[in-house]
Amino acid sequence: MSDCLFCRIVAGEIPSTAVHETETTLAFRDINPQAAVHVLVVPKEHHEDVVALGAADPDLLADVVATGAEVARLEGIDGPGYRFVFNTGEHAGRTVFHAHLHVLGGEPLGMFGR
Ligand code: DGP
Repeated sequence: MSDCLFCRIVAGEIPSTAVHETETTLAFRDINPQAAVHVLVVPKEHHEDVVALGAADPDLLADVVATGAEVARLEGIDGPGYRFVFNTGEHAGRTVFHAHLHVLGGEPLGMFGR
């Protein structure tokens, strides 16, 4: 059994609230939402972070971004707008080491940074 949390969610070993799925990606609601809409999009295949994913498989990174755009459409936030976030490393507060795209929206978002 993998000890990667998001691999286990993809495998259905840990429950999640899925909002969309493709052959290569899964989108599910964040357990600790930071906005009215907060969905995570992961590649089903394990990659450590977005940089490693982009280097190893650019088409799969494109799939993750396309799934994020589809999630925004399905959640009805594509009109007013939304934010895509990829965290890398300690200073970004990264906690799960399986590449994931945060899709945030559903309300006006504050500025990011410190
Ligand atoms: P990051 O800081 O970019 O590594 O964000 C990881 C996100 O994962 C964080 O917003 C909370 C979310 N998360 C952590 N554990 C779980 C879980 O078991 N289920 C779900 N749905 N989300 C989780």
